[in-house]
Amino acid sequence: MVGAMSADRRPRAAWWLKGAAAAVLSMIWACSSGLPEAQAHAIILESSPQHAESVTSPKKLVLRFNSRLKKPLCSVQLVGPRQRTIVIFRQEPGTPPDTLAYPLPRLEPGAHQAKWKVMAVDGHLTEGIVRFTVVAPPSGQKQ
Ligand SMILES: [Cu+2]
Repeated sequence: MVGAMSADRRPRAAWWLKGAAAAVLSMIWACSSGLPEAQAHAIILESSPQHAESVTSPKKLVLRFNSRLKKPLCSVQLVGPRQRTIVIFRQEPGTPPDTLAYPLPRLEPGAHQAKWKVMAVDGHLTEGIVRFTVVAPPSGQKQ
């Protein structure tokens, strides 16, 4: 009797596993196929400074995405004039789950690139660059 029961259990478990594998595969397919309801990986919606903007003395870098993020797996590399990397690893606490914010040190005038790489809650990694220019404040005006 016991032997018959365990023999009966095996195909059922295998059927369940096949079903689960198919569900996972279809989820991956749905997400990469670009169906509207499945576009959960992170796409940047807005930033401050904005892309291609000229700013005098930004105090903060803010990037907002269309998706909630796995923040510990997100990073931004800020590159300043002469390809100098500016360290901004400390995320500002208390930001919404779809937003990254970093306090900025004083930036020198010139072209800057914020190279972001983020992990959305769906486990997909996306990356991009926000380029902005820091301009010196009008003469006679303190920063
Ligand atoms: Cu995705």
